[in-house]
Amino acid sequence: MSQTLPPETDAHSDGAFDAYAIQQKWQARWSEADPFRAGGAGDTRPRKYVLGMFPYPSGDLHMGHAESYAYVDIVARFWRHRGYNVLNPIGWDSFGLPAENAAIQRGADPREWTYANIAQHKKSFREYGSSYDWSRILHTSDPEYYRWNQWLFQALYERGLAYRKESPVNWCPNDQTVLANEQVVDGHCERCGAEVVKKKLTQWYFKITDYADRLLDDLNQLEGFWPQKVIRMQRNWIGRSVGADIEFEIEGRDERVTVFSTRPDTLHGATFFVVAPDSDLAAELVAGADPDVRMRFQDYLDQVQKQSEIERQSTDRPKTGVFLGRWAVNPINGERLPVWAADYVLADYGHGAVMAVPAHDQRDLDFARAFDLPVKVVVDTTAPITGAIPVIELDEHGVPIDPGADEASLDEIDPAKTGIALTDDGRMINSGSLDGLSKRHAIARITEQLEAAGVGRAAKSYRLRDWLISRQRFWGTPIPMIHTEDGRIVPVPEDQLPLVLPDAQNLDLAPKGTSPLGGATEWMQTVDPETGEPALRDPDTMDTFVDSSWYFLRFLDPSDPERAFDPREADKWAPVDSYIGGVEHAILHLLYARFITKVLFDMGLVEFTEPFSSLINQGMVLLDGSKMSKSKGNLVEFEASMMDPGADVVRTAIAFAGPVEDDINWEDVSTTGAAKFLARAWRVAKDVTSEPDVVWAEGDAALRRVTHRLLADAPGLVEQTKFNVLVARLMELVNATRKAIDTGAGPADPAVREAAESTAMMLDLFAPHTAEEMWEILGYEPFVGLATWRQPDPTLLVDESVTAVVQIDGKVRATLTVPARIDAAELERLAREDSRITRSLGDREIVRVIVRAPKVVSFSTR
Ligand code: ANZ
Repeated sequence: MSQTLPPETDAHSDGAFDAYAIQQKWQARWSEADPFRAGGAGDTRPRKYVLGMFPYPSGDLHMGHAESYAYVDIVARFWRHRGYNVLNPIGWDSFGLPAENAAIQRGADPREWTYANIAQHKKSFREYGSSYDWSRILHTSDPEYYRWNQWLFQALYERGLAYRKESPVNWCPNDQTVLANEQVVDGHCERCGAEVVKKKLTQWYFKITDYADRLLDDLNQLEGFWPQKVIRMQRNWIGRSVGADIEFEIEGRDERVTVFSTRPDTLHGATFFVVAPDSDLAAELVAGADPDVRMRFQDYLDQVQKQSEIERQSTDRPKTGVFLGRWAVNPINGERLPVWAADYVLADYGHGAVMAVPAHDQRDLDFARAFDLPVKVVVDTTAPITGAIPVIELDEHGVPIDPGADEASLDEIDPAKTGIALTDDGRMINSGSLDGLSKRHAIARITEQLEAAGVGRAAKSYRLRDWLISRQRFWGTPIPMIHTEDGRIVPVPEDQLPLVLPDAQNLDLAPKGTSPLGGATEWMQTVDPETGEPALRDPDTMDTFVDSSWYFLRFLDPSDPERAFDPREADKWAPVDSYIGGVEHAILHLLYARFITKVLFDMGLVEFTEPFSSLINQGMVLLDGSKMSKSKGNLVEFEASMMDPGADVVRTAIAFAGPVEDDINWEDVSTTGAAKFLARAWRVAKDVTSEPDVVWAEGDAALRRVTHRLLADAPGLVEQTKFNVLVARLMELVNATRKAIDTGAGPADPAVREAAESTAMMLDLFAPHTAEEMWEILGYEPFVGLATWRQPDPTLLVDESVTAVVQIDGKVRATLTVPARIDAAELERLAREDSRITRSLGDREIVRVIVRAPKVVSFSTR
């Protein structure tokens, strides 16, 4: 950024508003003075931490960023104006596949490519006028940052929260890497769209499932502060089911097999038993079976393994399966249940096996009907249950309608005949001591019975899986572990951290299923810290979601060489007060950050359990109905738009385009409208002829009222993220001021100055360069961005009164004095209740009412 200021003449001497010249002038001043640094230890103002989700440096910024970071800046600037010490930092999520893939395609070093993009981003953010604290920049791909990822990994390892296991994982055949469940969208790789397959591999996991209950329960704290949709998505993702674990004996097997059921009350209705074909249990059970069964099972397994997860879970597919020739024993009544393998049971949910109750579970019923297995009803869903108050309906003669009259008998709704499982509540039948109980009581009773017999217990099951964090890629944080010759896995000693990535130059980065780091022969060699014997490093790198799970804490001092963050600083600033970003992170990033925060809490390093006190999700920016992207060729270039129409215009037009959470169609974004508005605001400031020390109270009362009403309403509008409404109100204020200058009180009136100054302060949220320029023209030292908003004068907020006329059939029958801002319903009510009107109306019937608030109410009668 050049330090020489453009000549003053460019900005405003020729009378035309030159957005670009103003922009350059103020950016130079900001670069020089760095006015938006957060206050340090001596700053006694209350604090606010405002944060935008940090960007990937995978190309230049685009209009989606323009939207998100405009909102971030609105919120940050707002709190500064309200007298807060605001922390608003920026950093880069600079490890990861996009950078690496692009680097492979261009044969460039991912490091060079990444940092060149970051430099471009920085320039763009400066050009956008974002009010960052530029002293706190971080890049996750710097060893100074990822050293603390390695610390975090080892801390989790010490607490038993990082572990290695072999299991079927999601494998992207295109990117040649494993993916977390969260990165598989409808069976496809979130990044490249390739269909994901299952592969058995040994990988590192973080034990997020240990925190499932807290992650779920703490969502209650966020109600009202996070978008409802995100809370719902997180709840579903964690997916807690409550029920019981029940142990079944399998004839000829020593160990019992456990199943999870949400309906243990239906245990007497179990008629067969199903295991997931791709589970270890299925393989074991079939091992001793006769060759014919083994062959049929193997064929079936081959078929199943070709299917994607979605195919397996879709309910409208014909049911398939193989009888394994084995028998399970119902622990409650000793009944023998045939054991089947069927693909509708998943290996990695619950225990990978189910007791099948076809009368009361639709999937089981479909299966039973396909293979002619018995169906036994154990819940009479036609029987009323206690607690439900019967609603007695009366017929037209006032006679109670027999509640049972149109209800089917149990025989008529027999699932074996209708094909419809009975899933409603009812009374237990055919269930021994449970008979007569409702579902809730039966669940409690059977759980007790199972516990007493030592064959079951109350249990919960979650959809959430442990977080698979190892990646077979180069551009990430090396996993700080050592594999010794005798098979131990030990942490890299602390004094050897950071474990820095080797040079990419001599490495083959192309995906091939194993980590490229494995090819860095020298780098891989190390010694066993205990014995001094040769040992190998771990060749995998961490999922970049580890990097972003705690980065908001690193901003508190990104150069701290001693620790990841200082708990005392965390105490002062964190959690983040306003977190702003796209809803695409509703699950992945936010869930991981919530998890790591809870771990840090348990380690005694932070005193809060949720990282982001409030969350704002912006919609997407669309062009021709779809998301802007390079590949679609529907990009509005960010860089070019900073020149023309300029940063302030883009920011204001975006803020004005609609509610924050809605998608924005670029076709509907009026940059010309925004440009005209900014020019109008700037001209108002230029026309003011009074001096800064005029006495406000002497100004034009009507204009003062408009100004003060907006000063009073603006904070609420910002806090409710109604940015578009605030821009509209600022437009009104500018218009009212213009009118006062041209045809009212005139340019010297104190109210005109007051309106112009207030406009500059509030406009700073949207168009900071224009606002600074106005502030200077109005005779003040920079920076308006640091000025405190004027308090509204309460005496000016009292509603003005106007006279409304009330007509009956075209004749004025009364006049009312009403508040100028009265709404139509209230005005009509006052008119109807007025005694002059009720008298004139007599018993005439009103057939039509026209209300034009606040001036007219007109009744037509018959
Ligand atoms: C018997 C039963 C009877 C069930 C009944 C339901 C209704 P949610 O609610 O999604 O947690 N189940 C358990 N493990 C499974 C697996 N690995 N693959 C497929 N299905 C599995 O579902 C829990 C229910 O899904 C469990 O309760 C079990 O069927 C089935 F009238 O047990 B239930």
